[in-house]
Amino acid sequence: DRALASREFGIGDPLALAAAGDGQNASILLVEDRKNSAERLSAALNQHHRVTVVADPHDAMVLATEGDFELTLVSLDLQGFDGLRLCSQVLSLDRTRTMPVMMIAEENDKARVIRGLEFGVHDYLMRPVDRNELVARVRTQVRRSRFSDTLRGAVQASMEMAVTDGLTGLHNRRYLDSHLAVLFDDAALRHRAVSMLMLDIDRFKSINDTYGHEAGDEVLRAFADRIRLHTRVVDIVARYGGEEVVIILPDAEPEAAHVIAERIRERIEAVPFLIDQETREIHVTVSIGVACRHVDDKGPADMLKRADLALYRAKSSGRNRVEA
Ligand code: GH3
Ligand code: MG
Ligand code: MG
Ligand code: MG
Repeated sequence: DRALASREFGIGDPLALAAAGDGQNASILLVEDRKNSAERLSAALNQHHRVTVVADPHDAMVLATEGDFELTLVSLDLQGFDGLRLCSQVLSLDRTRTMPVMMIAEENDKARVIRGLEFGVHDYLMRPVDRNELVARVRTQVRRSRFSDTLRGAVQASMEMAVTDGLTGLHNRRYLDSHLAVLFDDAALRHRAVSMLMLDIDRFKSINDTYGHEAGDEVLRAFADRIRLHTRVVDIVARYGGEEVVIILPDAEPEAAHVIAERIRERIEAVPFLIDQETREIHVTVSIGVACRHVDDKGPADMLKRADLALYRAKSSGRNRVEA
């Protein structure tokens, strides 16, 4: 079965294949208002899946969007309703657009089948429906759809990895650089303030030297968590270097930026970090440089440079301080 699957998808990713599996046990929505047909179709499918039958197309739409179905099977000749319209609705709504849709058509209805296939219906069956063919086609669609869900998840995960720092979960420098440029230009355009804090843990090397590199990593993670706790969702918090963090504060005037910086500095100093399964307390302090956008800045690099200089002053004037 595995060999078959990898030939079909043309790739050998064991994770994706495991998720695609054998295409069984799907929850299926069957939209059919003829009692006999509904019974026959669901009897065939229920051997491998869980089928919910619905006769009313409006109920079907509600169920399709609110339920957790993996596939919708629509009879094209519903009483007083065009089954094709239902197919097209399912395929266009955000919530259901990736769900496979199949149609069941009368033999003399090839024209509508073709229209359906043209706007994205995944597959169809002609009446009288052969139960083996039904089971095989449904299974293929379920498998294909599970496979692309897995791929979509993997792509999303790798996109997140590209902008996230692995140790702390903060944004990485690449993310910071691209967003800083955008926020900077946006602030200039709207004549609004934008500020930046550059943080650097004090004497971090001695934490590593005293407790080991692992403990240092733990402190870094806890440091990141605490900063997150004391910033807003609109602020961008990024790991800038080893134990350096940059925070962009959209719309923050210099005074506000200073208050925020001082609050973070104080919150780091006031509560020691608990590491080694909370058996060890490490007191940490941080120095912070504050900079705000100037009208004559040519770009965000000018603001970054001022933040860096301010940080340097905070360090040289004794550490555990905020300087602007
Ligand atoms: P200062 O107060 O002047 O900032 O002193 P410092 O010791 O913090 O300064 P410095 O920048 O010289 O040292 C930073 C240290 O951070 C050096 C490096 O070994 C350590 N470091 C950088 N990245 C990591 C990391 O991911 N994990 C750990 N554990 N240590 C790191
Ligand atoms: Mg340093
Ligand atoms: Mg440091
Ligand atoms: Mg440093």
